[in-house]
Amino acid sequence: HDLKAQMDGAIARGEFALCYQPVVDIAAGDVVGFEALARWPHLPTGPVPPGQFIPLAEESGHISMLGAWVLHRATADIARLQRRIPLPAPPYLSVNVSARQWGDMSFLDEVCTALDAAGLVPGTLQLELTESVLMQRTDQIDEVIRELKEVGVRIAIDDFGTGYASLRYLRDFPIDVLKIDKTFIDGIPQDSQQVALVEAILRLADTLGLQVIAEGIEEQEQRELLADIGCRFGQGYLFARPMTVEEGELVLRQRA
Ligand code: G
Ligand code: G
Ligand code: MN
Ligand code: NA
Repeated sequence: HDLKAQMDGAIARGEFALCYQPVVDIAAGDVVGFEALARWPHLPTGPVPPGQFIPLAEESGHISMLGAWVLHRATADIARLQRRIPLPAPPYLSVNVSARQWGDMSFLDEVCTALDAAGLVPGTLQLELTESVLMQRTDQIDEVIRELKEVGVRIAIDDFGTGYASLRYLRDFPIDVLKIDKTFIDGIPQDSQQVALVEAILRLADTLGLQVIAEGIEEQEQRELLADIGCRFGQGYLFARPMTVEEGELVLRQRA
């Protein structure tokens, strides 16, 4: 594929970019964190969406190099933001990590190096994995996750509810956060079955001591219902689209 051939050079030349989508306290509206999202904006043929280049990078193996760049860049950005705007509860950083990266021998080291280099407290880093990673678990992946937890990094399941969900991994795995997939949020408040499902997920999370983030909140009615049923955190266009780190700083200043 042509895009694959261009990826090496693009990573080396710094042609990828990161934007950040705020995670908010649904009831209060305060920004509590940012999810880093990769962008490839300046190709002659126009921007390539991550839904396209991330799977390509996974296939070709470029995801290891790209993922390392994302980690370093995002931890540096958020550490700088935390220093510039001191808050009693500094905003956390959430980073998407592909299955292939979880299996990389060097991944644990890379995370620690990025945290050190940026001067970011491990507790303000959250790593997102998908249910497919849990399905392909190996001893090595388990070990990496255990060690990351020991360092203090938080682990979130992304797109929760869309994969081959097994409740067993919630029991056996040191997970901190469930991110409820947008497809569950889309149907509320109209679809009573979807509402019931989200309520069930909230109860389960509560029982297991997990935090919940609702994804893809676009409507005020969704926000109100989620607040009513006790969903504390969310992301979505209703609150904020992915933005530059400079825009993120402005949003935080409104809170400071
Ligand atoms: O930003 P957007 O919603 O278009 O992202 C599309 C998909 O690409 C999402 O599934 C998101 O998790 C994934 N993605 C975005 N940035 C990264 C990244 O830095 N690493 C990985 N592994 N996936 C990413
Ligand atoms: O797979 P993951 O959850 O990491 O994907 C996040 C993607 O969802 C990002 O590309 C982001 O741009 C997108 N996104 C975030 N909020 C909304 C929203 O409210 N509506 C829609 N359609 N997409 C959203
Ligand atoms: Mn995500
Ligand atoms: Na998601």
